[in-house]
Amino acid sequence: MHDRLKRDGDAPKVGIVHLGPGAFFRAFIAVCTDAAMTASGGDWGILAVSLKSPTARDQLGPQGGVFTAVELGPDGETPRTIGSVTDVLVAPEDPAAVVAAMADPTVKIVSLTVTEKGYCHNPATGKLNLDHPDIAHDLAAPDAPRSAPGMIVAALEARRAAGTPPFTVLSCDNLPSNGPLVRGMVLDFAHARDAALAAWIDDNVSFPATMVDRITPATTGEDLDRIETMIGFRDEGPVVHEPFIQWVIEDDFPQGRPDWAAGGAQFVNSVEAHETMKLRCLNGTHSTLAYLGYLAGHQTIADTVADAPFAALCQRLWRDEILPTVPQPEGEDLPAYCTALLERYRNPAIRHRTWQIAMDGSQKLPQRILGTIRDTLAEGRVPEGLCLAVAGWMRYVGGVDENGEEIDVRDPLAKELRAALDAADSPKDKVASLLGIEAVFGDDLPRDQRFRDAVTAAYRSLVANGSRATVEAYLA
Ligand code: CS2
Repeated sequence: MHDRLKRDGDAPKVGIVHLGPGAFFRAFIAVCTDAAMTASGGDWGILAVSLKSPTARDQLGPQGGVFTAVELGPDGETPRTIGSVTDVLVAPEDPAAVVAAMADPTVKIVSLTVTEKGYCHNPATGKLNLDHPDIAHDLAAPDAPRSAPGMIVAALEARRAAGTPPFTVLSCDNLPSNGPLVRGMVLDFAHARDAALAAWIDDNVSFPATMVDRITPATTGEDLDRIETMIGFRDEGPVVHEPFIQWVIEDDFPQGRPDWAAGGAQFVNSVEAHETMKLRCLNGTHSTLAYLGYLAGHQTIADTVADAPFAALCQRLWRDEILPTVPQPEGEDLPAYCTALLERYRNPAIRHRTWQIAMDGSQKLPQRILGTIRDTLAEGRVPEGLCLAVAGWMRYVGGVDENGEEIDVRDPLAKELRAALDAADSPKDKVASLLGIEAVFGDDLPRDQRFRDAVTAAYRSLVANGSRATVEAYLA
């Protein structure tokens, strides 16, 4: 065993508090901020905050925040030592300390990678869910918040009281219009507490939207051992990621920002078209491959697209169903973007598990797949392939795979999904029952007979013939 990785020299001064210190944050914001400080300096150290578990603190704390980001390219692995993270706090252990850290005048940005469910919203409507247990808790105990909206509002309230200018709130999650979305959550929460505070936030706080893209599979025990041999130190918190990175950001940072362009970021006036492209082309097919690939017995995305019908499925979905609904983002060649996506999925060094991507489907489907389906139906066409993807999700959350083995279904709505499935017998009724979950499907899609019929037919075929044969039938 080698010595533990540790910081060499002083940590940078903190300018950013980041909520959600998982692998994606480390491979993305931490890497870009490190590049920005190396290129152009600035006090942009990142104090990372875990909203739930102590894992990230236990990994990075003893290393002074330093970790290794390993790029997995076709020609081998490139490790980089990343020093932008200064420390990790665990919010449930001391929520007041987190609010105080966010209220510190040196903090100019609060960024978030808390995943879809961390916004405590209704995925179908995009509104704050006031019945969410963490939101209900935070409204009753605003000084000891648990949720991201609760923490942001508590810290903004403290800054307003102290006469400190607000920080910029930067969502880096895969959600459409993530800036306006987090703004809505924060304002809804603030309104429920104090109208004057809400008005101050409305007038003074900036919430730039972003599009984020880098495939970052969960780090495995094997990765830890391989990286130890590679770097000659034991690192308990490394990340592995693909070479590709794309970060498109609305440039609206009244308190300043790091020189993220040095790490590859693009600054634009409007992110929306890029975000729609990425969510529908990448995440839409990722989720499709996750459900249908898992059911067909494939462990990773690379394994799934190595099976020819699944690669052909992606190409058909892009060409016939997804791209016709995607607006043209500035500077992008959409067909070339999709061709490059398939190459990224094929990268054999990236072992991105279908099970990992299948998680939290109730939170992901609306913006990845259902929006495309709505737009296509509105044009008078039925997107059969994406209806098959929805049926794949339904078959997956049923909890038993094609070999009769149990599936470990992880989803914040797992109980509702189970109850909906248990309340029905026939495939047709199971589909109808799941379509009744309004937080996922809204009230419009379940009423569309063309959509119901296509999902029901695909679901029946998945049950009777299996995933691979159903995909082949769609392609025929
Ligand atoms: C994936 C994404 O886990 C998932 O749901 O689809 O995390 C995907 O890898 C990233 O969005 C790529 O930028």
